Amino acid sequence: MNQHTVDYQTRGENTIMTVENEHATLAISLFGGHIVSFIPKHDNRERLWLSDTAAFDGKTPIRGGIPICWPWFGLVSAPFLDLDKTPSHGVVRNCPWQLKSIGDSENGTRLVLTPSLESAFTANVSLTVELIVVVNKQLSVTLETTNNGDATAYFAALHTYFAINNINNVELLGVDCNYQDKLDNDIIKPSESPYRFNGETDRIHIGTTMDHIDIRDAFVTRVHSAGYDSVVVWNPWIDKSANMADMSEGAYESMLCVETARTQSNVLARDETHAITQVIE
Ligand code: TA6
Repeated sequence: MNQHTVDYQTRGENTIMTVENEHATLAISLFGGHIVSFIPKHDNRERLWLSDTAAFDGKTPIRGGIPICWPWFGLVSAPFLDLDKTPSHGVVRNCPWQLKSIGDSENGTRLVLTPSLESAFTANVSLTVELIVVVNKQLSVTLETTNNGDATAYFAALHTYFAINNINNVELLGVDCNYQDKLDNDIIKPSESPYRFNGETDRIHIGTTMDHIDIRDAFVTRVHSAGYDSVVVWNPWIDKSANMADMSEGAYESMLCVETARTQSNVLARDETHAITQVIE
């Protein structure tokens, strides 16, 4: 059976855990529960983009990889408005996580990680969350939320930064739902075909029919999603990148975010569990 190895390295203030098996190598920062690299061995191509100026200071979300946005997406919203910590995209990409379990099966190497929510939340939040990662020829990432209290809404995103050859040559295939244009007063617009990029793009495609999406340029990266109600597509382009401390000049050309998300209201009843999953081929 497939056997894995684990190695821990320090990068800045962050501990990076590297897991390798016969199929692939994965690197994950325990700060943020943040996957920063996934390289399948059959082609040795890095699937994830990581900024060369990303912060590894143990307090700033890492620019690149797969940031975990939870329990809200974007700016804080109800029912979390009364929280004393309201960073963009929630609290768990800003807190320490722990490895809860790791093991091998015929499906690959399965890791389960949990965040130290006490460092992030005030006591009145009844939600808990786990990250379940399966490393095989493909990477499966699942964010599982459980409500331990009265009915409450939550929001989430696997905010994945994909490595691409050049944004000017990219075409997205399979993103067929209308989108909310975050750059144009949230106006709902029809998706485009061909879906190409020629400027800052920040779109929430609302729908559940995008079973798989192909990011096509010099190579094709296939992305499967489950449990989502929307897929977010984002590239900051030139001007926005210029104002980001952790995006070097021109870096926008080699990345594209395609995010499996819950951005619409999603109420969990007491003891209910819900999961979103992104699979990267
Ligand atoms: O997912 C797209 C988005 O919400 C954009 O509006 C932009 O803010 C991006 O996320 C990055 O957010 P961050 O807080 O990581 O800088």
